[in-house]
Amino acid sequence: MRGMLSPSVMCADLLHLAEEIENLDRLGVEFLHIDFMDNKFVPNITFDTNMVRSFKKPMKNIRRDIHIMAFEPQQFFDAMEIGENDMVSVHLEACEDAHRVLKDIKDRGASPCLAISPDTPVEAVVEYLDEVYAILLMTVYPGFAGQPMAPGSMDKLSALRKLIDESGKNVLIEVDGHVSWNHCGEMRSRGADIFVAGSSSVYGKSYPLEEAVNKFYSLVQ
Ligand code: S6P
Ligand code: MG
Repeated sequence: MRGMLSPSVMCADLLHLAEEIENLDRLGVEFLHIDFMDNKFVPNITFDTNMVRSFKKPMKNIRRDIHIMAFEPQQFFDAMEIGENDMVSVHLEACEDAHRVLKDIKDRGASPCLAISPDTPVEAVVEYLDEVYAILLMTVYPGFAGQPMAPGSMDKLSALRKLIDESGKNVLIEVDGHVSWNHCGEMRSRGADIFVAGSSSVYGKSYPLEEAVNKFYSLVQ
């Protein structure tokens, strides 16, 4: 399976989002990464639930990859109309009962994912591996685009891959945070499957969108 791409929509041209989504869809990109923040779990706000729902309108094949950086994320699921085709990540650090929240996502027909912040050890995900489609490994501190990679992230990625492989479970790894042109190939070889592309790659304005997407895929084959 080739590496999959999930461009981060908070880094796109916010005045032309419908066109942007249509273009990514036409290019065969797998996911659109949508960062949702509550200004409590992280000190920032991006899109509200109406906006998260609206992203569905221009989509044909591309799937929403909703990364919820909020306490008790299940309170937003109805308003976001989470359902089949969606991939949804909730933070282990933000859920009182992550097992219950992951089950709620699955019951809605979506792909449940567990996100961990840089200070959370990879061993913390072990008890959830039967319940998730992917682990979202944050390689920056959640809240903002354009940050440097958190120290130790590459070793953490290798450790997570080893832990999943040794468990025998079929769980993907998504990496999010400074997944740059320079880092994405190494992340692929260390076992990442889904790549959130933001200001340090696809939205770095060095290449037109189609060229940037093709370049990214060539680096994470
Ligand atoms: C950060 C958020 C991320 C960013 C992404 C941006 O809280 O979860 O998804 O949008 O990291 O990419 P970059 O290349 O600017 O780090
Ligand atoms: Mg994100």
